[in-house]
Amino acid sequence: MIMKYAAAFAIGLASATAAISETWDMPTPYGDSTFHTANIHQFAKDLATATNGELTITVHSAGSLFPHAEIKNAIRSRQVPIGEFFLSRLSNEDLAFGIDSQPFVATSYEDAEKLWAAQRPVIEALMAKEGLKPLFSVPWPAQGLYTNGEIASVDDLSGLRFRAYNAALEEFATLAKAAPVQVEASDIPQAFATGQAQAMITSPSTGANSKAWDFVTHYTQIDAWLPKNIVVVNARVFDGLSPDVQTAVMEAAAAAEARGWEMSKAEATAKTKVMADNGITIVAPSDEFVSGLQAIGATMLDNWKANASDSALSILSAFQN
Ligand code: PCA
Repeated sequence: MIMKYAAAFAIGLASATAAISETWDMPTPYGDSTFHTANIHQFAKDLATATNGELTITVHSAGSLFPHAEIKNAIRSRQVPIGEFFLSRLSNEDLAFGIDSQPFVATSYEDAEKLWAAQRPVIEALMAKEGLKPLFSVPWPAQGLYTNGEIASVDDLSGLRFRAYNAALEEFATLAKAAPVQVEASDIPQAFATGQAQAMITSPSTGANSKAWDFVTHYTQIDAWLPKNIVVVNARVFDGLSPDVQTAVMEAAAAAEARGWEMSKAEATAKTKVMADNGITIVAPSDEFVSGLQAIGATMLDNWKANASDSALSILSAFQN
């Protein structure tokens, strides 16, 4: 009996003095060759180093642990403590989440940064209501158009089966009289191979990673928006960390955000070159095409404003000031 208590007491002491180490499973939607995923692997590494192994993260990329559409709710319900997803996927919950995917609102990194500064506090407040805490957000390079043959005007998009990744792109395709079809990034090659998709708008990163030269001939640099990914942690899980580990998480997150934006900028040039090297014709849009795209963008922004919450609208006015 006495021995038993002594042993229990000794174990109690050991766990009180030694830091409890935790491992977090982290689902992400995109593959390991994606720069966002590379940045997250570095975030995990930085965190393990900063905490002396007290907090380690196991990254499960390419939707291998949860499909993209389920990642947010998996974090919310604490099936996983942390995860990444495409921010504007949440625009059906509040249009505040989708402002970065509206055409021609923010088309440069400078404007995208300004937009994120305006969007961040609103996103933090909305997510806090669901027990979620955003850690960092990184944009994809500006989005361009992938087609077979050159596109001279919006009319040329009419009738094409158009791969979409969110509601805004579906609306865009519909306004261009194309037929939208939702396809995850990792399923793009298959969607084009089977004829399910014939055109798409995405970054040079995703174009090059999906070997777009296997299924399209032209890339038109419309550069109309820079949508973001976001990394989110469950707030209760975060609050349960020791103050030191909380600080380490926030520091690693700030470093990951700064690094990710730089990676994105480098990626825009490097992956456009990869596409050119593989035989894709890179073109600037004609004036006629640009004005047609801008008209679609204007309609979309009117719709967005008409349906936006006050907090969503506050992002736009803060950004425009
Ligand atoms: N790549 C992702 C989202 C935006 C991007 O550039 C995709 O195409 O799904």
